[in-house]
Amino acid sequence: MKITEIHIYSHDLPVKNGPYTMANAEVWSLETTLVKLVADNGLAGWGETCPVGPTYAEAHSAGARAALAQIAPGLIGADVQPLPIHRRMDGLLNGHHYAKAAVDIALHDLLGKHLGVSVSDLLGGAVTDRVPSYYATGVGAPDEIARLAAEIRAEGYPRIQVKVGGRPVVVDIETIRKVWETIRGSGMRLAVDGNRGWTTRDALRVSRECPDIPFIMEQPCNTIEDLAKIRPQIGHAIYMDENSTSLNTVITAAGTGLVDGFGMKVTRIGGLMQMRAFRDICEARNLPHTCDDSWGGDIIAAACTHIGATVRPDLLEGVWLAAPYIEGNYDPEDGIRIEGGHIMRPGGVGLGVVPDETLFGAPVASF
Ligand code: 0XW
Ligand code: MG
Repeated sequence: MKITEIHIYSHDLPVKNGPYTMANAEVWSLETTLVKLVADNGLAGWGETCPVGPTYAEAHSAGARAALAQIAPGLIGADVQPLPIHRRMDGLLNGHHYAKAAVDIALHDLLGKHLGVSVSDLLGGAVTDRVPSYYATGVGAPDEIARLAAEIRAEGYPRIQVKVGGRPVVVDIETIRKVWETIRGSGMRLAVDGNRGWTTRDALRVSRECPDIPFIMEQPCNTIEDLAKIRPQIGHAIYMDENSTSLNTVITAAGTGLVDGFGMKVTRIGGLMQMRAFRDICEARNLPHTCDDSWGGDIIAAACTHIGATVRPDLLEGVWLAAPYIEGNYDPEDGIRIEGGHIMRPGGVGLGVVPDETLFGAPVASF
C-alpha cells in the first residue's frame, strides 16, 4: 500500500466559554491542522495536530502547515509504514515533531484500516476499553476552581489538574488548598500544573507551604535546569511536561531520576510511534504518565485514547482531551466523548472515527 495523495486542512476550534488560561497563554480559538493520506487502494487515513496557541510550546499552527507542505511531496509513493516514513520525514525536514505527528497518526489510521485492526492493536494491544480521563482547569480564582473541582469530582473524573502560575504565588497556594479541602477523601488525585510559569523560588515556597497536600507538581518552571535545581529540595513528586520534547530528553529525565513522571503529548514527541517507545521506557522505570495532546478534535482524541488504552493501568494518569472545551464532533456518529470522567475506546478499525470532511472546507494544500 503506497501513499498517492496528501491533503492538508486548516480548521478553527473556538474555545467553549473561553478563554482557556494558562500561566503563559490565554486562548480563545485554536487553529487545528488535519492531514488526509490517500493510498493506492483507495483507503484514507486521518491525522491532526493543534498547538494550544503560540506560547505554550515551540509549536505554531501555521508552522505545522508549512512544515507539512515541505515534507508532503517527498512522501508520495512511499509505503504506508510508520518507521521508514519517519526516517524519510527526518531526511526531508529536521525537527518539527508536532507537524510530523499528524502524518504519523494518519499512517496508523490507514495501516489499521488496511490490516483490519484498531490503532491500539497496532500499538501492542488495549488493556481496557474504558480509559480514565482527567480534567484540566484554567488559571482561575480559588473559590471558582474549588467549585469546579466539586463538579468534576461528582462527574466521576478520577483526577484533576489545576493550572497555576502567571500571578502572585499566594493566590496559587490558596487555590491548591481550597481545591484539596473540596476533594480530600474522595480518592480524586490532584496535579498542579505551573506550565513553566513559576520561578524556582515559587515552586519551593509552594512545596514548603503545602507539605500536607499530596499533589504532583507538573512542569513548575521553565527549564530542565530549573527542575534539577528544585529536585533535591522539594517534597512533592515532579512531573515533566513541556521540557520532554523528544525520546532523547525523556530517556535522560527518566534515566537520571530527574522526575517522577510525565505529562506527555502525542504530537510533541513526534507521534504514536514515539509514544509507544515512551510508554515502554516509562513502564521499564515504573514512571506514571498521561497521554494527551495540547488541543485538537476527534482525530487527536482518538489517537490519545488508543495509546492510553495500552498503558499499564497503574501507570496511566489519564488521557486528557479538549472535548469539554469544544463544541461538537468531527464524527457525527462515533465522535469521542468523555462520560463519567472516562472515555470509551473507539471501536472498529484504524482510529475508529470518521470525520465529516465537509466541516474542514477545501484543503489549504494538496499533493
Ligand atoms: C492540560 N493540558 C493537557 C491541556 C493544555 O494544552 C495544557 C496541557 C498541559 O498539561 O500542560
Ligand atoms: Mg502540563
